[in-house]
Amino acid sequence: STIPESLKHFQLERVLNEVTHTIALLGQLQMEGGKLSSAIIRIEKTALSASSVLDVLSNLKDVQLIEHTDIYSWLFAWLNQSQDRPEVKINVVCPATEVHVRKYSAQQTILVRETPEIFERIVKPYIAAFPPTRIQWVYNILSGKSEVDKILYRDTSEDYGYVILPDMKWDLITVSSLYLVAIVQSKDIRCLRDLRRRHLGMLRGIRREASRIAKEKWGLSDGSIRFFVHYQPSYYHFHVHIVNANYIGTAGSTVGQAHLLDDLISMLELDPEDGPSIFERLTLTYGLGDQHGLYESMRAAQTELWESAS
Ligand code: M7G
Repeated sequence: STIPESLKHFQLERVLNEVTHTIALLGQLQMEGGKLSSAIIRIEKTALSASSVLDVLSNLKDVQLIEHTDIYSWLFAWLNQSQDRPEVKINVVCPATEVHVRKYSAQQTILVRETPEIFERIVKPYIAAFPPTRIQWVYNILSGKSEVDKILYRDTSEDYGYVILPDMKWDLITVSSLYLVAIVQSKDIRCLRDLRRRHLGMLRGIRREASRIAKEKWGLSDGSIRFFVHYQPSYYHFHVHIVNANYIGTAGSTVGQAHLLDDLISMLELDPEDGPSIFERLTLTYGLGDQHGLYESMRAAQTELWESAS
């Protein structure tokens, strides 16, 4: 790939977002053939691990005292260049679409309520209109075209198979920020609203196999993993986020957007054998950023909700 080389000549257009440890930039990257392409670059400082932190302290390039008082001191430090761990992790989206630019931009969030009626009228058509190219990366993983050597587990059941692999958010090393993703084979489950009793075996399987892998590979015992599902997700092909229970740094774990897999399983277990599922009856409340494709229509629907309630 030419991405690593082209990064050195990145042309910045604007900063999309800046939060602790992470910055998202929009600009131009030169791709194969010299063509300039719109690109998003997200740079994140990697986590420190307990095993490397002593090395870090003994190899600091420079240290400067900022202030001290009583028993407290705070300092700036420069890490030694020749560390075995990378200091930043870079994610590149190129060519970046308008949807990506919106997703990576700083946003004002409002909370909205999605009744089953609003789901049918607004959200379902929105999901159906999403071009399949948006989840090409999912199909590439499922069909064995990409990230082949990263797959940790594959369940090959015909209807309810799935794969488990490292999430692109993870640096593949730091266990304290472990981040895996389970992606189901079926194209029929677009989101949490599509879950039914018949999916219970698959959901329990994801929980069981990911726990086993986390134990075998990284020594994480039962209860050390948080499984959750996003609503709204960025990608409408059902997947489960699998993260270290002690890692609570990401916006993705915000209340409202993240639903514990355990809770979803429990709700399905309480579902009647027939009749509409709990996920066809629930009203779901979640935050939507003002750059989200659903923002305007959902905000309008809220006003209707309030008016009809008064
Ligand atoms: P989501 O809840 O749909 O959206 O989760 P979010 O990105 O707003 O959380 C999709 C998950 O898939 C995220 O955790 C992404 O980091 C991850 N992901 C996205 N892409 C494009 C890839 C990819 O190509 N490979 C892998 N391994 N993970 C990805």
